[in-house]
Amino acid sequence: MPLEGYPVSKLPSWPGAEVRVLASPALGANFVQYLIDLPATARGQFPADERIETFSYVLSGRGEHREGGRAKRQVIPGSFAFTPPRTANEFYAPEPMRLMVFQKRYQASPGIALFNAIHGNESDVSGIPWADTDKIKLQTLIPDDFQYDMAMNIFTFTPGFGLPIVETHVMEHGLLFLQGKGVYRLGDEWMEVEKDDFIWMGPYCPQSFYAAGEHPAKYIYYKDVNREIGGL
Ligand code: UGY
Ligand code: MN
Repeated sequence: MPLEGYPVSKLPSWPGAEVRVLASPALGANFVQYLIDLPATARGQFPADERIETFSYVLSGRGEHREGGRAKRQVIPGSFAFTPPRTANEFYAPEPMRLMVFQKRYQASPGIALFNAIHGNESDVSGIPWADTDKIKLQTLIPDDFQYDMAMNIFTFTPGFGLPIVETHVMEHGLLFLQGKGVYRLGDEWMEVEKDDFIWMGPYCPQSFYAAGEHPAKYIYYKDVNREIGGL
């Protein structure tokens, strides 16, 4: 889904912001993913909620982020934060800022303590060669540890490289294409994708990717991990 296909929403808690609801339960997703454009001097917040965890990622611009009652933190492109339930997330944009904000219900597991908030910048997370080649790098912004029930990863592919198989798995993805282009296999169709495209992949959606063009292709994606499967 290209960004220009999303009409802009307005949210009471983000006055002045242009919000695109990339994915939601209305689509079939078990999460909500927003793209939020804050104009200069605007602020917005998602209030604390008993059940909801929140991941935020700055796509462009600079500003301030405050989580819960903590001191504010300066954020720049690539800054991310992951906060547990019962934590508010507030942003202030002295200059225009574009954010991706992801929310879902935290899935507790017996014997696993609730995690503490984490934050950082993607530039501080090293890229691990993937599928036996350093032409594909995977950055795991949230550590792969049982405390966390989700992953938010960034893949970067040199053109001419891609996922070596067609994956089919129970986990969902919410994927935002950040840079470059390529072709994405969804089901039995190969589709052209480029910067600013969004893809929701439901459970067991057959998927693969091949990077094309002149520049590295890069995308950030969510994946539900590390929890028993419910629904029985
Ligand atoms: O982690 C993943 O499932 C990843 N390899 N999937 C994807 O990039 N579509
Ligand atoms: Mn996958």
